[in-house]
Amino acid sequence: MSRVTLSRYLIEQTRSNNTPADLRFLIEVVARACKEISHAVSKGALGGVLGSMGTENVQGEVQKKLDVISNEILLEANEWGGHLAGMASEEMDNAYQIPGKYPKGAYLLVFDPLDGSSNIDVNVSVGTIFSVLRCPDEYLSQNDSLDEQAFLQPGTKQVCAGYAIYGPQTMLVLTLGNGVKGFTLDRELGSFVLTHDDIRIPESTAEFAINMSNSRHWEPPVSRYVEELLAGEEGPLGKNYNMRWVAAMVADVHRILTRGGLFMYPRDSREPSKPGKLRLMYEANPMSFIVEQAGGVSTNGLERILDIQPTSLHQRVAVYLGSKEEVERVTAYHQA
Ligand code: AFP
Repeated sequence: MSRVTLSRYLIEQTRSNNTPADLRFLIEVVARACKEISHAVSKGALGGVLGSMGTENVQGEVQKKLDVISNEILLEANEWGGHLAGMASEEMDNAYQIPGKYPKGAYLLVFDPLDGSSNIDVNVSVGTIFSVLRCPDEYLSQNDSLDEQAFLQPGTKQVCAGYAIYGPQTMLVLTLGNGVKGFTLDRELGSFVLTHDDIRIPESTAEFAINMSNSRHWEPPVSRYVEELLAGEEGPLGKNYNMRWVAAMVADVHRILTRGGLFMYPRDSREPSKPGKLRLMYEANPMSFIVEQAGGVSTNGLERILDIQPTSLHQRVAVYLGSKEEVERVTAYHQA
């Protein structure tokens, strides 16, 4: 059987699903950047890329060298092609303006260049998460700098979302709003090849992911739910659950897309002004789009994440996503 590369898949999407040519080009450029990041990550100590930069990002988190390298790779790859009106990244305080010497395009690209970067130095999976939005017409101007408001669109407006995971294999997982496809990087040929044609999350699961060390800060519905999970067969849920926590959202979500499960990063009482740790625009929204397209559910405990109207680029949000039955259960506990 002939292999379906990412390029072929995207060209066929243009034919059958009216995917615009400039969106196709944008995804190919992002994929190429991910290959470069994968290469940099895989060099590790040999490439002198481990360790921290000694700087902090807008969230006050220490930047790893590979955070900064990955951010630069994505910016450089995407700024010249004429398909973007602007970019925003976890690693930059403000939106990135397309340099005046390049043409501007119709889309906005938002990304977390290297998610889970605290895992890099211990050689555990990390990844790149990205989300593509259309730039609203009123913000499209060749001359003015792009207003950050252009990015503040709910997740339902995403036209594409994806992530690359740099693990034992490098994979690109993608949705254009009609299901979820997984591509594995063939390192000899340098191309992403379709290996997971229709990724679906099972409705039921017996596996959950949460950072238990925060349990003393949780709100009552989360404590109640996790207590019930831990109670196993003798408890109200009547079955034994297993727990996994990679501490890289990309890896935890990838496991859930592969065999089901529930991922939770609740908001807690540590910093009441910040609802949770994860960021809405470049972590929760793209992952929620992918999870929903795979038949799963994603909420902040009270409402569907994709319906949230963002108010700032680096806004945080509580996240419950994965297998339908469990996400609906923990959401119901919050709503009660
Ligand atoms: P880093 O990119 O700073 O390592 O953070 C990763 C992350 O945003 C997300 O990918 C993980 O699910 C979560 O944080 C892990 O948080 P804990 O450090 O609290 O376990």
